[in-house]
Amino acid sequence: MSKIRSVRAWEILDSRGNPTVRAEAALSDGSVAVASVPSGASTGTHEALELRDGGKRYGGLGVLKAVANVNGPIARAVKGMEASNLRALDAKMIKLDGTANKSKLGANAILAVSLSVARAASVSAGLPLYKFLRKAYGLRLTAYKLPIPMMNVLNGGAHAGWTVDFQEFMIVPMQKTESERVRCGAEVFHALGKLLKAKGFDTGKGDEGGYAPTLGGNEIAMKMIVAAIGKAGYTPWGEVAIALDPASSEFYDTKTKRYILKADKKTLTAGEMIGLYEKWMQKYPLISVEDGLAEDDWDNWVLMTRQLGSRLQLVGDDFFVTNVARLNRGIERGAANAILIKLNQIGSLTETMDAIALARSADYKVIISHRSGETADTTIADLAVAVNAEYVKTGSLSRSERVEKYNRLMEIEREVK
Ligand code: 2PG
Ligand code: MG
Repeated sequence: MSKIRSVRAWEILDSRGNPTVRAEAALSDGSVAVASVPSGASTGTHEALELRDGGKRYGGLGVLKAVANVNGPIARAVKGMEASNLRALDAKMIKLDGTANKSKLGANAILAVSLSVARAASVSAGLPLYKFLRKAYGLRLTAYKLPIPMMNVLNGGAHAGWTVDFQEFMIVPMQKTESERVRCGAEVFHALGKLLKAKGFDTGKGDEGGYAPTLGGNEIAMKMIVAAIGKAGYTPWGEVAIALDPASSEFYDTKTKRYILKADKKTLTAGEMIGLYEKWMQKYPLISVEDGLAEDDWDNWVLMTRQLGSRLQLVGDDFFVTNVARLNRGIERGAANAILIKLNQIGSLTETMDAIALARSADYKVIISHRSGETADTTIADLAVAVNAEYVKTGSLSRSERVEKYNRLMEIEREVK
């Protein structure tokens, strides 16, 4: 039993060079750990509040207010609490904040403490984080199942200056082990790079480390990826599938209720978007579509799930924002069949665990995800293993802040084998 002796935070930079919060928790037995909070670009309207300073510093993106909230009120409130009781810790911070979206203290402040204490408590317990989390939240799981990666090899939308409209084109390697899946992903990634180069496309990279060529159409990306899978010596469908995150709230026009695809010079209704996914499912090894419709387009989400849900994984990201209230509504209405889990959308580890538990109880698939602005923190890899998530989504096979999560997963695989 170890108590929280101190928590403190400071400002660091994320992978886009924007400020974010890093916190350190120190326990009475000398255990110390740090954790860092990521940050999104295509954020959902219903996410918990990321507290930013405004003003001149860092173009308004400074996080000194969030840092001060950790060092002041949060530090005072959590000092002396039992570190391994993560549920009590998060409840205390949520109460201290007192708002529905953590707008008083900031989700970035609360999450930094939530994660740093969890990490310190795992050190104190002498357990790797994935084992500790399973124990701390009383998860009744026996074996460890490594998540299948969804690797974002082609970036578009808000992550790549709108070279194509769809934000993420991901490959999903289906090999038996994590290390084989990572190898396959890397080989396909490099094959794609060579192919793009050979066709005269730009091979610069987007925010999540995938290529960001100006292709002149969204479907060309699908064709290039299928070609790259073959070029790397793998079979599309059997060995490597494709997942998409159009992040469609970003190109949805709420006034006309239309989806504007600039790269295709087309404007589609929700029904036509659903039709597009259905067509692509037949033509390409497409198994999963995230935020295929906009975050508040509820009726059409229900329609899409009725039409495609038995054949296609439909993932709610901006749609659910890791929020049990929104997920509950989705379950009741029959919208989506999978949830993207992002710790900072809701702002604490405990609420994230609750969203995962609810998803499980309704047979929704679980995908643990990074943000487009990341740090070297690899907590999500451990979280994915702790809960036996079906999938993990953590970017491309380049850029350390992405690759370190895959490296951590391979390390865990060696431990649990
Ligand atoms: C998403 C994420 C992560 P962002 O939309 O799924 O890939 O992007 O962090 O910008 O919201
Ligand atoms: Mg998304």
